[in-house]
Amino acid sequence: MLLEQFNEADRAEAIAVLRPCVDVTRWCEHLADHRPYRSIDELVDEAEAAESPFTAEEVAQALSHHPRIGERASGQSTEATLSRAEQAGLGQGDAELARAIAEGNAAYEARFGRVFLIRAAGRSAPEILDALTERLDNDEASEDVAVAQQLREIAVLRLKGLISR
Ligand code: 2AL
Repeated sequence: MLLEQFNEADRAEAIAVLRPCVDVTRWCEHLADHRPYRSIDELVDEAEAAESPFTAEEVAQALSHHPRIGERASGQSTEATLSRAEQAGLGQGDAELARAIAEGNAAYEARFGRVFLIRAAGRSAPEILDALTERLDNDEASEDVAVAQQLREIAVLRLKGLISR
């Protein structure tokens, strides 16, 4: 969608465009209600800062849409299509790495009680495994900050992909 169309869409439509970026209602409404944007940069600046920090409930809701790293999202929804593209860099080749990531996911879920989330676009499988291993050592408070930051990074990347000049 062009920025101009996003600026002129009705509120419900603008929110519907934003929702697949991150399912945090306050963030979607904030960005919809701050229209019009004069440039993509202005929209991105707003998206990076809006409604920070997300609450624990908002993070949980947003995370519910993310498949595990290494698991291909099924279906044709905008979110599934974006997720598959984001995880494309993982490649299919290395079974050893895939197993290590699956084990890391399980350890993360046992420790923090939620799915391990990372902005996957632009990261290789070894980079993701390193980050996962490192984040397993975080205390809960630092890890809450890390997750919220990754959600926002994914949201901003998705926004840039969905709205163009
Ligand atoms: C994902 C995903 O689907 N896209 C992305 O960047 N990260 N999932 C995840 N568990 O981190």
